[in-house]
Amino acid sequence: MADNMLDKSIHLSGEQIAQFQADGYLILEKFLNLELVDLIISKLDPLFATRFETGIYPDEWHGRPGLSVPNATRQMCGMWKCDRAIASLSLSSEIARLNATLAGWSGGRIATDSCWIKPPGAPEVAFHRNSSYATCIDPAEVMTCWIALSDTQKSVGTLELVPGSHRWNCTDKAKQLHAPKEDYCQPLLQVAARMNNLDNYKIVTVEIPPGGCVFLHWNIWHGSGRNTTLDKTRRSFGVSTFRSDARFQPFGIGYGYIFGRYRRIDSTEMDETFFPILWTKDGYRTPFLSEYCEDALSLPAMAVNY
Ligand SMILES: O=C(O)CCC(=O)C(=O)O
Repeated sequence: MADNMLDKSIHLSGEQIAQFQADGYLILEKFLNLELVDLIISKLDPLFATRFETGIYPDEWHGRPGLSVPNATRQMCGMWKCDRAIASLSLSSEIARLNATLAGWSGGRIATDSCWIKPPGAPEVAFHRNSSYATCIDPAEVMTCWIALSDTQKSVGTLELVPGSHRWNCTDKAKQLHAPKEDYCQPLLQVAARMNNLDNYKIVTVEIPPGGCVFLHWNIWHGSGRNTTLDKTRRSFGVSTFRSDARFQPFGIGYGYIFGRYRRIDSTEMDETFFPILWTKDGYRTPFLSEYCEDALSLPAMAVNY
């Protein structure tokens, strides 16, 4: 890692790391500055209009203007391949370092990035755990840095999570995430009931200003409510990180339709083309990144905590 980067790194205190380990999440009220927030927002509409700066399509999207119901949540994954300004955030070494440090890993590689745009009236996102979308990865550990791009009150359908639920000894399966037919808390309630834990947990609403972020453990239960406002759109951007030494499970083991399409036929190795390594303790970063995009968080102006 370059010296100037070290000078600007966010320091996570022992107390913050312990809080993350106990609760399964950690909030930084100030993370990105508003200039970078605005830059990222300005890239989202063109992507949903199928205008991809690199010419490469995203891995997945949900909610297409003109095709989906107007209040559908718009979600897109794998945007770093489509647009290099987006990539400058998603592939930043700093987010990978923070994700890896909280998780106790010695390095991190991109899993995916994801935007969540909830227009007025947008429905709920069902409670789930991110690990259940990555069981084809060994280990199925995926840290997420969820960044608010707009105000995030309960009324706009902000993120909700259950503190400490990353330590629950439970299993779950990926189900319908968007606009579930059942109550969006149902998967959570079912698991809590199975564990005789219905009275022992609370749901916390993440209300942070634009530019703030919350780091999520892969096993924490989270979802989001309906946007009940008439005129406010809620936007957020997630950057998810695998361990730098993660591998695919052998064929036939685990679930993960987004990640699985990039698996090699002859090996469980994860290809750095699709899962570049962004940060390691000993300074390795996948070489093609320096040609591909800037690192938005190595620019002094961009992150407010530097
Ligand atoms: O922003 C949301 O509504 C859901 C986010 C989420 O599920 C995630 O980032 O894993």
